[in-house]
Amino acid sequence: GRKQSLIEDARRERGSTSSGSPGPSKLGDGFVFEDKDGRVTMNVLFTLSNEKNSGFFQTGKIFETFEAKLLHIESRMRKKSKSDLPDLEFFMKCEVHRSDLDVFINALRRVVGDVRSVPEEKAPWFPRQIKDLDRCNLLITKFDPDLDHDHPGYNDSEYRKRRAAISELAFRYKQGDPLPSIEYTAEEISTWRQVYQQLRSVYPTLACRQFLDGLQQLEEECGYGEDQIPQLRDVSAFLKEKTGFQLRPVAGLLSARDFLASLAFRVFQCTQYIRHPSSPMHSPEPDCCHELLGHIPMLADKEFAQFSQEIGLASLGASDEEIEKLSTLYWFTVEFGLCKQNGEVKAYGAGLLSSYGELVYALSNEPEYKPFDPEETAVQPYQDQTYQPVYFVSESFEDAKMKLRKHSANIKRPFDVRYEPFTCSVEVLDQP
Ligand code: HBI
Ligand code: NLE
Ligand code: FE
Repeated sequence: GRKQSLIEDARRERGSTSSGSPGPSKLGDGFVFEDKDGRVTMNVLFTLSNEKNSGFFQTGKIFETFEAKLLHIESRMRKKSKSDLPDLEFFMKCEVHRSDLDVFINALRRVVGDVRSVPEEKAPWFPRQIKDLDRCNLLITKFDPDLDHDHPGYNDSEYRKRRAAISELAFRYKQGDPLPSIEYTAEEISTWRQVYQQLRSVYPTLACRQFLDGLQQLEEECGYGEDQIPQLRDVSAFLKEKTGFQLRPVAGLLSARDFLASLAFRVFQCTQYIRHPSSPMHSPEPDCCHELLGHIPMLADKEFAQFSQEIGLASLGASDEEIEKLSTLYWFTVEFGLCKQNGEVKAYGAGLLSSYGELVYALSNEPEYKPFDPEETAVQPYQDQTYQPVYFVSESFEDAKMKLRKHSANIKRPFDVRYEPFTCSVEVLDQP
């Protein structure tokens, strides 16, 4: 109807037919940041000469058409000369869908002439309370067995059906629900057994001390072993006692922003499906072997849990560029990190500790090794298809945490955040 034709007109005018692409758009001098629903706040200014100030009443129609929310309006008179009647200057703050932004401004321009729009500087939306994590569920369609021809499960319809059923449980999950239990099939348990046996045999020589401690406790207290795949519910209860971390189910690879945000609340998002039986020793995507064997033992260590939460807190409200850097830091530490222990280099990264193939390779002296330094590590390009060509070695977790803290303090945000453990919420503090 009306909105459609206005949009069409305005698009023709600027010779484009594309609608908004995701992510923040640059407009004028400042960035427009969208909130979780893709709406942005704009400050719109225009002047109406006294002869034709009826144009003002037409702006209301445009607001209506674009479902723009008016948040504030002010006007003032301005006299150009003593004898003239005054012009009216208007200032409107409004909220509009980002993909409508250009056409909205163009439509206003037609009825009131000289329009200037200034985006409101706003940080991206982020969760403040643990239940807000229900909205941190943006999945990345990568390594998807339904879409990716190279996925080992692509030609296996049984496997795809199983993945879909387990994903469904994660989609439906809300914070506070009991964690879903999965009844794993004999074939799935057999994949787990292979992975467990192979890795278990090399852990004592290749894994760091904290990992071995965590795994031993899990074997003694949480039913870890080659005969069954541990359930998230039991593991979450175990972690909660050790470091306050808890788990929630996730259907697959999340956006880095949503994934990192949950760490701020000591929540770890876990996949529950298992890798395809044809490639037990390496998978490019997370699965329950990766979460349960790679991540969980490390999250039982206090120092490491603190390190993980600090990356999460640093990510809240950060710009896309900063998220990219933090995600790279996460990649080369939590996922593929090495550390020194008693003069030897050991693995602490979960992507290594859940892949027999890459664990052995990473400590074989074949790849390149660099000392962990957040400034350098944050900009190291990486790929997630196969083994890493370079690994970063930390002196200790304590050292890595201190260095990361210094890096995070340099992230530009108009506010500080503080985690409030009694209410599991994030307090936002104005920066002095
Ligand atoms: N999503 N489910 C899930 N698991 C991860 O380990 C994960 C993710 N999304 C992004 C991500 N890891 C990495 O890109 C980190 O660098 C943030
Ligand atoms: N390559 C890892 C594995 O095979 O377990 C998974 C890495 C997930 C980021
Ligand atoms: Fe991981």
